[in-house]
Amino acid sequence: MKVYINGKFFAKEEAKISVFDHGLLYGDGVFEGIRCYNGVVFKLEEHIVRLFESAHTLMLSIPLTKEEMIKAVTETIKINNLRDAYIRVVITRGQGDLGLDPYKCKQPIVIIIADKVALYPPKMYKEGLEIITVPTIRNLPEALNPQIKSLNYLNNILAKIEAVNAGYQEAIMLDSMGYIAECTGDNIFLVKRNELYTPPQCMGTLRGITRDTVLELAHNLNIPVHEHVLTRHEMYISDEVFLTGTAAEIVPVVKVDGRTIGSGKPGKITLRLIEEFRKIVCKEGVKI
Ligand code: PXG
Repeated sequence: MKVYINGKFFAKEEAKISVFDHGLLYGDGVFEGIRCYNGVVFKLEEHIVRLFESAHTLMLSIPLTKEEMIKAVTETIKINNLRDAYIRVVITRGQGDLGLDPYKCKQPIVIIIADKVALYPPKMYKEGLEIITVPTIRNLPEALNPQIKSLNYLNNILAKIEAVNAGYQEAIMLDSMGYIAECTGDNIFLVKRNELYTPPQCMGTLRGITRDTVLELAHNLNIPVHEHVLTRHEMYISDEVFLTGTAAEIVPVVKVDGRTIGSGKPGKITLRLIEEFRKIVCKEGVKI
């Protein structure tokens, strides 16, 4: 495996950065997780736009243009001879001293890793997931806005720990009012009477690129969509629940907090969206 660091490729064992990097010392940096399907990098431009937006608010200047970043991503996939890949782009603040001051870090670090996709077991898509809500609430948008895909993922990691400790693979995080926000690495959708519901961005949810894709697919299929404040009760009595994310794609959920959702099997709208999603993933993106 060859890893891109600031314009050069390094063997995996040689791909190293400083222990004084503020990405490590403070979680000061941004990232994106991207998929390549059969030589097409799905929604690459959208991922790069979000990366630059996250960096903009952190006043972290990425030393490449968006076009150069797109080229660096496709080159990293090509040099690793991959057609299907999971790509992680990481921008760190760079090397500084032991104090917080980001302005002491003179050179941001751009890292691109392209690896084989670790696919989730087919059983998960066929039978659906059982998940739970957890005590750790989602970061308040007024404090650290979840739209910023920063290297500081402790909020999500605490929630993941709570889910795994309880024997579940994924957690639903609520906001400070107790409304549904999102999962630790996925957005959430409910289906009720053939209509889709998902929490709006202001609830402290990341504007997921898979979420946006599902909204587009639903529009094309004439399925009404509501970006709405959602309670746990509304979730428990919904007909279907599913999660969306770059790694997981679209995953059916069949039980939440011990309550069976709908028939207890992946629902027809979820399955239809999965089918449509699989059709477009090799079409909508940048060819390597
Ligand atoms: N919410 C959060 C908090 C996320 O981190 C999503 C939603 C889905 O967004 P996209 O744009 O991917 O549809 C994410 C996705 C992983 C992994 O390997 C995924 C994410 C971050 C870290 C790891 O599953 N982000």
